[in-house]
Amino acid sequence: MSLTFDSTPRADGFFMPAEFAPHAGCWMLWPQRPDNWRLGGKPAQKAFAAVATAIAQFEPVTMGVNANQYSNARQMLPPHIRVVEISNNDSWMRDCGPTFVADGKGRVRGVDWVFNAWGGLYNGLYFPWDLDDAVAQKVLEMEQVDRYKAPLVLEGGSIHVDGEGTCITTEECLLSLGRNPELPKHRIESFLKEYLNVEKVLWVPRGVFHDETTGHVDNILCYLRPGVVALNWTDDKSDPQYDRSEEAYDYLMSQTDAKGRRLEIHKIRQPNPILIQPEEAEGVDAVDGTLPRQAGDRMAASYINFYLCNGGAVIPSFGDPHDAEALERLQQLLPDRKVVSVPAREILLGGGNIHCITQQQPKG
Ligand code: KQY
Repeated sequence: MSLTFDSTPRADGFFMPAEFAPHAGCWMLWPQRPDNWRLGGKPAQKAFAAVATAIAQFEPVTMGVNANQYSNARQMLPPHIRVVEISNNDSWMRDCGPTFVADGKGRVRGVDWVFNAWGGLYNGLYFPWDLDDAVAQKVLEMEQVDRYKAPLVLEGGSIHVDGEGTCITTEECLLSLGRNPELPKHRIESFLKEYLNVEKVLWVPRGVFHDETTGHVDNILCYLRPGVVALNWTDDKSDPQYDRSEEAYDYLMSQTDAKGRRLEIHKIRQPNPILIQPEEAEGVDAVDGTLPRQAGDRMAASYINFYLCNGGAVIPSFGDPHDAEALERLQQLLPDRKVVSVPAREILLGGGNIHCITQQQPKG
């Protein structure tokens, strides 16, 4: 049984644990829509299977699939990955899945946010999104985890927490007109405090250049542990990412977290600009109302969009000269984890990366 409560996690003593805290497992969704994934999703399915297999070295993985993909996904995934039917419009479990909260005494619940495909009818990425909006509730019912229904449009990729009272988000995303245009910043901040049970919200101005989510925080920075952040970086002042990363750095350096700590910030150099190739654009079925994929468009590639799992980290690689440096730096910064990289260009072509397609369920 899964109950839905009218109260909030804060009122009930539940909080969102950090991603680096122990997990019960990881949730993903299987890609297939041909207007977002080239060649009917086949290359993306291989990439998702590789990510799921890499994470499954460290913790249990469940893959949600539409009914018509069950047999294919079951056959493409190793037997130790659980495959369950969850109807969905697309495959971004970070964004439409639940945000799990815990009470620190063994109980776990889930927050079900409103999902509107990153901007609804204003600048959302596809229509309809009703199946995605129901994913969080289905995951919670399957796990028999009780639920809070939050009256806020929010995707999991727009928040990072340290599990010690701090949330980091971006103004570009959470103040965007496609999400909660009726709510002023202080009301959105109050909702974050209630539903994540944090004391302090840090508002980085913008995310990664050309990110179709309108600036999700999980592509530009993440927590490695309390007080320690990794930030997507470039030294090239002519790169449109330069100002974005610099303003994030300057802002965070001027702040303290909920515990009064100054943040330690590690810069992770981004890959060289990665552009959509003509044959990649041609493989996507263009549909009115879905964001077009055009040859020559720059993709929002960043090594920061990785997943922390029990004893490990699964990071993207792009076939870029900076791949090795990112792997080495993140391994140094995460000495207690095994850092593994998985080719992620096909995920990037769909508009996100490894963090965007995964959702951790904390250990109870
Ligand atoms: O990056 C993400 N969190 C999701 C991106 C969605 C892209 C849909 N085309």
